[in-house]
Amino acid sequence: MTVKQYLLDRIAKGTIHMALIDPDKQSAEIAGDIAKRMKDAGTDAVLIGGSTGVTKENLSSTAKAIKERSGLPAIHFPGGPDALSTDVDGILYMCMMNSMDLKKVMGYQVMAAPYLKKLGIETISMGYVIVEPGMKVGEVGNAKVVKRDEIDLAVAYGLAAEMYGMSLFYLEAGSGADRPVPPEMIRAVKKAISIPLIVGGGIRTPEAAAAAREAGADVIVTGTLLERCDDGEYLKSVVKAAKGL
Ligand code: 1GP
Repeated sequence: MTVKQYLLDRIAKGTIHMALIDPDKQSAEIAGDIAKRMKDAGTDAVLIGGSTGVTKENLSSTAKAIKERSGLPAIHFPGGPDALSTDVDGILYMCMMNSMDLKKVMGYQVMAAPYLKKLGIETISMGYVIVEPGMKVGEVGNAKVVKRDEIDLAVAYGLAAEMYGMSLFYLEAGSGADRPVPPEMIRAVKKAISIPLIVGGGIRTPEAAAAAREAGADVIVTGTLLERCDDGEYLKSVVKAAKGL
């Protein structure tokens, strides 16, 4: 089964959770431990990515460790075209729709396409939009961030992603954000589009995860929490709230 089908099948049953692991932040061995802990907490898949410091080596070793230890799909969440690995199960082939840098919108994707084809890596197309505060990914991506009250603009991006035929749409407040994407924005985008909606950035509590799910997120991503917390019960409470269990 493709990774895309795996995700769609799970999303059809309700909101899912994905754990984001930055391969530059710990050894592959520790990344494997985190993935195992998250698998036990109920996570559905692992994203591997970071805005800086991702290399073919740390990407490959981290993907292998995640798969070995947790059995979960390891999906590359790329920050650029530099590092690719056949050890991942698939890659989010994304367009940073509100970047002012044409390379982030389309250039890197064109550069990477022949390599992805040759390597046989599954690509899952995704529209990616940075919402205030945007954090490092907003800066590095030179994004014109969508303000928290620009709900119609967020909806327009979501519709454009769907009209382009993208498989997924991601609203990103930025890793470590002090405020997640507002529930009213999630609600409006969800109402307007029929492709799965991913929400991430600043979700660190069961309350925030539940608010995103209740507003209509199909996929909830948490990253920073996993680096800061090794309390399996707390992690489980966040994943359960994300999935509405
Ligand atoms: C980043 O949305 C994700 O792409 C995760 O954000 O690190 O704040 O959980 P956090």
